[in-house]
Amino acid sequence: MHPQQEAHLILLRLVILSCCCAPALTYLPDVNIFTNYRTEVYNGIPSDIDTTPFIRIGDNYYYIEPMNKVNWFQAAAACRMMNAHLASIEDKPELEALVKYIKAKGFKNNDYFWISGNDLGTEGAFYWLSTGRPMTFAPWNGPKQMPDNYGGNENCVHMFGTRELINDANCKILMLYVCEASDPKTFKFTYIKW
Ligand SMILES: [Ca+2]
Ligand SMILES: [Ca+2]
Repeated sequence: MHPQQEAHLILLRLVILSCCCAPALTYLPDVNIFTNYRTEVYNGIPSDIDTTPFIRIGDNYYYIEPMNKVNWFQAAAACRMMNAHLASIEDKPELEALVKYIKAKGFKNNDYFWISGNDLGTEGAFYWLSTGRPMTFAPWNGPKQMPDNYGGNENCVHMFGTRELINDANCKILMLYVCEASDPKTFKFTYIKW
């Protein structure tokens, strides 16, 4: 066997072994009989690959807009331009990790960030735009109880730079925003000698 092909097979065995030890990785083998290449698909991105401008926090990849303030619709479009979505923050650990990162980057509490929550469809019923699911985790800001739909026209949700809270605001206000990459996958192609 050619040494290079042998190396491929050894690498493949290592990959399979590592999959058995790490069930968090999804392994979906497929062999294309026309090209002699074996395709493997993994959830996530290997740690040695640069994902800039997206940064990994926990199991998610985010883009945090540092400068350009836009309205909620423009923020949603900007995320789609990057093949991502406005972020959906679905539990406390996710919000805590995100706020911790934003704080560490020097953002202040008056830096507001659009996320994908909204009640544009039905007043008072909040959903994540990017998943279509109801906002079951919703740590609304106090002491005045939010969401208050102030002025009868607050239908988009933002988070704060340094507090683990959210608020409903007028969708046309200009703010920073957070995008979230949608479940990135890694493809590995290995040449097979039949
Ligand atoms: Ca509203
Ligand atoms: Ca409000």
